[in-house]
Amino acid sequence: NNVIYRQDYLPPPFWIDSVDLTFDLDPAKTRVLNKMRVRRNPDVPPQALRLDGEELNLARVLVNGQGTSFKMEDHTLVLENLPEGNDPFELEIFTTCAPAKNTKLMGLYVSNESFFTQCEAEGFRRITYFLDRPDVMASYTVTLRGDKTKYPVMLSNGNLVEQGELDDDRHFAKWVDPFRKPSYLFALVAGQLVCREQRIVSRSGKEHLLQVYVRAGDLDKTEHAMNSLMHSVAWDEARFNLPLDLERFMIVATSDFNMGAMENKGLNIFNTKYVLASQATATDVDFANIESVVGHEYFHNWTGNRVTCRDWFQLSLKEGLTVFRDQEFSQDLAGEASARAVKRIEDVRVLRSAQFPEDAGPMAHPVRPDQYLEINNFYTVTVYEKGAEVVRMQQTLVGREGFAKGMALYFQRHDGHAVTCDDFAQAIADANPESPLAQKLEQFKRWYSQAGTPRVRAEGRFDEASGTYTLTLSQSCAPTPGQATKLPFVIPIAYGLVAADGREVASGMHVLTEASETLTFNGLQAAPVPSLLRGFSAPVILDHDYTDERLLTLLAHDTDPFNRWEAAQRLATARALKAIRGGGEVELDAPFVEAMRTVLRHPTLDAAFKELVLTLPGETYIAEQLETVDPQRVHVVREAMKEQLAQQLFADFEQAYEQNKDTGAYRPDPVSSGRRALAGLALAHLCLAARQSGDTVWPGKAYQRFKDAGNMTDRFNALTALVTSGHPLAAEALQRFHAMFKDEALVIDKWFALQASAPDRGGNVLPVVKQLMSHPDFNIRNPNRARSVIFSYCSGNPGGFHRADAAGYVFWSERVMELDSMNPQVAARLARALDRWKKLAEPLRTAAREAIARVAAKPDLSNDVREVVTRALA
Ligand code: B3K
Ligand code: ZN
Repeated sequence: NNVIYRQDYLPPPFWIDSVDLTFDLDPAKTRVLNKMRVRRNPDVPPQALRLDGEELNLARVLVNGQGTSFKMEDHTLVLENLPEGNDPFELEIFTTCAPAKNTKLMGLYVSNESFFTQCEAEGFRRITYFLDRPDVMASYTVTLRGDKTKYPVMLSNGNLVEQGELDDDRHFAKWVDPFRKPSYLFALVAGQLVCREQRIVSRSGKEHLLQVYVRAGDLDKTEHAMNSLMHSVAWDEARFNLPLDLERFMIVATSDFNMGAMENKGLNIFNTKYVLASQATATDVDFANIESVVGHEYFHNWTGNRVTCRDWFQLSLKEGLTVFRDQEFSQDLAGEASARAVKRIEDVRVLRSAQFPEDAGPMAHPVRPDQYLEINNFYTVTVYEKGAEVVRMQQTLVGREGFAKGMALYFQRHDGHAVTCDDFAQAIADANPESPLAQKLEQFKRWYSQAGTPRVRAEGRFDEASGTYTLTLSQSCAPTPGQATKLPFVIPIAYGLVAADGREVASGMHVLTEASETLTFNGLQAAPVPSLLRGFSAPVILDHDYTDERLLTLLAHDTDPFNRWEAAQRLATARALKAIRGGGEVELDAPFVEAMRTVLRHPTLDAAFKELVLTLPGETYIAEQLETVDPQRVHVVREAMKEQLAQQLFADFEQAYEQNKDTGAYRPDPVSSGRRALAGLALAHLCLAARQSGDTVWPGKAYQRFKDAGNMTDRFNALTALVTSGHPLAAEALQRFHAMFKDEALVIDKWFALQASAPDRGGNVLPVVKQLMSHPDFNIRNPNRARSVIFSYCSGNPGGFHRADAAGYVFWSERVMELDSMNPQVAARLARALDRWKKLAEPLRTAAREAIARVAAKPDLSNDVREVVTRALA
């Protein structure tokens, strides 16, 4: 069944030192001439050269200029009669491919009449025959030839060394990449593009040219991406001493892209969603995402490109580390401690609502997986976000300076090489020999090898007579597929002890390594409230029998903003769970409501922080806390909680709205973004309250704001308030919104997504989704559009999707199969919407299993979808 195992890694039998590629660009039939200098790997017994290829038409193979015998084994080109000895030889391969027919968007494809490539993980083999694995690093020279009018811009990695005219209105451009790279970092772009340029001088005094390429009408939306890129360059130099190593660094945006962006050396290719922004078309969240994705791809230049992965099992070596770096970048740019904390809370929210479920479900895998059928299925929240937490814990264990030293050692040892996660942790530990990381390195590395979210149970006991508080911390981790038992992890636990009056009586960091350990604190007057796992110091679930009273103490007084927020989340979660486990009735108690009021009215807390506290835990997060889930009941309970808060805090939301509704000239900075977020949350609650009371004032105000807003954040928040409160004005506003932005694809995506993720009322969303799919603007082949409708419904709208009549699941299975025939990667992502089916209450559980089985039974399923559904059914 073609499963690949980490244990089976073998070094490549050949090295490819250089690649000289010539492309004759034609959408229907692009000709690719690939001249390589190849030599045998002297460390490996002599054997045939087996080159990967996919959907290629092979025209010719020459070795040192002479024809040679070859055979095809499935997709592999096998060359057995190669020169003996270790001298390099020239291998020339001539193929053609059909970019216009490439609906998988892997390899060379056409979007809006322009050419783009995506090679990670295994797309280069769709361009030419190659040793398409990351440990084969070569020097690339690329000549692009194509029509002058259709493809005035022709780009590839590195530096432009030559360009000129050809006959038949064609021209050429020749690019040389000064750095060796694995094939997955190859890129080319050709089309009618325009660019924003910026010359910068780096700290060392070197000049660089930065460029952001987009379609002609989009130039006015590139300023923020360019600023983000300049900030990224400066940050990596300042924080890690890592300079830009290229004279020219390019970003190109395309509207047809399977994921967010790609870090090809010197030529990053981005989904337009993470490049284009203007205050009229993009929200604060979009601006923040652009900053972090531009940063992320730029930071890959060192963590991923200069030092790359030996094999794809090591993916987190570059992804976990680079996510950690982009998180730190955004925090550092946010500046103040409170803004950093907001970013941390947002990151943890993603981890807990997406990665924790993954780690508890059928696709659970270690940060460094042991096996895969399709590597594209392992670009996951585990490899990325949990991987980032594993890097963050290393920084926590060696300190910020020690971590920078460790990074320096990592580059000193491994620059220009393809290495493993072990090599990374070893470098961080070796640079900090006295640290707990170095002392417990082998045990720490279980974070890379053991899947599943550890639970830490904390039990406190106060002895009044002696004034002693003992805190017992015990860890455990449930089995995951293929891993029945787990050994203890190294868990850094940042803590504080807070007295009932709010004073902090102790604080520190405990590194938990045993299954159970007890900490003792002496000289206390009264039982303290433990504030544990401050700043979310480890990716674990913390179980502690907090009383409401203690949580209220933490919410009011904890010096750690993360745990302050966490206390509110625990209070809200407990209420949601109680209602869900009971009859579904919600009756919010006064102490809880008063605590929320206090936060909302607080004179000094940031608006951004208030918005996070007042936002109830998400439906998927709540669902994870239950044994058996009826997602509709979760939805109804959470909505009821929102409505009660809306009614009981009506005046407070009014005040918050009035105080934060005007943020002056638009700037997407954390302070004004936070104020807009709080105003948006308040407006949504005011419209929700109006829904019960029949009040028309607030929906009217929302409609007015929707019409008059000076930026997309305020406009979209107002529209959202009308849609989510189900007000009749919503229909009119939606229509108007579409007319206003009909030519802005990214805004139309929002329009689709808002409707597909709207709160379900009596099963009304699925019919809307089906209607949206026959809207003239809908196109399932465009991944952004497919995500905005289908994913927003199946993954982003549990209350609407998990219907008792199973119609949501039928819809899901049809879409998975439909997408699989054109774009397996996108289909496999959608397939994961039912990962947690085993937790569903009957009759949903049976219906979900049947839907998955229907997909699994389809003949010719891609490896991508097959892997997801067979694991789900296992
Ligand atoms: N490295 C790419 C992801 C490639 C995904 C291939 N299926 C983007 C990133 O993580 O920066
Ligand atoms: Zn990445």
